[in-house]
Amino acid sequence: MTASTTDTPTTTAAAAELDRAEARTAHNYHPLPVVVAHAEGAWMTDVDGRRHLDLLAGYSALNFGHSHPVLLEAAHAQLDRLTLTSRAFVHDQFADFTAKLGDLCGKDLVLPMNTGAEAVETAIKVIRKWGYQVKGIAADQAEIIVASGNFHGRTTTIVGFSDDPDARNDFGPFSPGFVTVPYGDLAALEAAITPRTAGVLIEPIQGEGGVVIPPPGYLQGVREVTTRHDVLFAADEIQAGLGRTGRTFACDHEDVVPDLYVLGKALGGGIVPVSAVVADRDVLGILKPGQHGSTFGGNALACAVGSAVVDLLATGDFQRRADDLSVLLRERLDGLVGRGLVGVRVRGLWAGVDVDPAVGSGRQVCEALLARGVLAKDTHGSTIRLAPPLVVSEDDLAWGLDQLAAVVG
Ligand code: IF1
Repeated sequence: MTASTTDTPTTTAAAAELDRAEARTAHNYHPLPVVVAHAEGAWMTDVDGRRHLDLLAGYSALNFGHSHPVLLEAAHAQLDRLTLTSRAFVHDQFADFTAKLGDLCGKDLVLPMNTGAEAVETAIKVIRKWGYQVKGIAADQAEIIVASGNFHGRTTTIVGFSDDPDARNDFGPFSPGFVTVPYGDLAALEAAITPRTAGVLIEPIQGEGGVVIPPPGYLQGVREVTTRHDVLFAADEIQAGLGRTGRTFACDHEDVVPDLYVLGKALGGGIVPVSAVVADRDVLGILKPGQHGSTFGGNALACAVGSAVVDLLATGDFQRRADDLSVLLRERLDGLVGRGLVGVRVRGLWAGVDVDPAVGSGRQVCEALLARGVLAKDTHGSTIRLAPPLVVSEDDLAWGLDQLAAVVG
């Protein structure tokens, strides 16, 4: 591929729409020059009628594909009945959702929120309150250990413990009480534990870091160390969870059960924002009425869709599908190492691909893929994350990887 940058869409319809969007939007994103009009399964169709294979899946919010019929039906049925009561009142979708999600996680209690960042903030508050009221940490002294290269959301608390300058610069002052250790380094994590440590918050696989898979045994080590030191283990499965890696949760690859599951993205089926913290009563039971909440958290529409999502996951079909198709993904990507790629990491239907910088930046590769009808997103530098909807067909996945081979080769 000749390293080139193209930001211009190829037709007037798209150009006009992009110009209008650009004119009235804060520029906190630099989207590819494509304007999507509708989508189904693993394919999106733009305003000019061109089809694109989706290899981002909404950063794993679309694990079940676009317009999944079961999820759409659940949303339509609920839309016509009831959408929101606030948590001041209970609605008839609530108990089903919390029971099903709690059972999926093997935990007692669910605290439903909306976005992933809200679920992460909820986990931080619960861990701190548990640290004070159960572990006996002195007031306002609780520490939470986080990993370098993390991405847990965009609130000022969360970016305060990010080491990505773009995510955190000029957003201070930040919340204290976070200790950063190298991701994957168990000895460093244990060495960072003090009597003030209330919890450890990590992604079981780092998404934005470029699908960074920790060394084998790391998650088991985190589980053992946190248990031994009476520290809560919170797994941010917002991007890695819910089928993406070929298991219900990424922690399942090491048979590890965290104290808190932090969930989001695909929990809403790509239809509504649904997130949750799921834990046993000895953790989530720390919260009393009035101590936490949100207007839309656990709303009727969210619970109806969330219940349908949990039903889809309960069969294990999507997890098996991601596991099966992972063989093709890994084989094809491994075959490109030394032929345009310099690094590949694969777990289920999720891959971090390091493009040879001589070929171009991640952005340039994604622009070249766009020209070939494939939509993907770079993370940092020359790394691209590939995450098709788990409904992608084997032939379509192979075709998409053919386009990548042509672009980088
Ligand atoms: C953006 C990144 C991915 C997440 C994990 C919590 C959240 C996310 C592991 C917060 C969200 C999104 C946010 C979106 C792009 C995307 C992203 F590039 F930002 F870093 F996927 F890697 N934990 N990730 O991945 O969930 O509040 O967004 O619902 O901010 O650009 P959210």
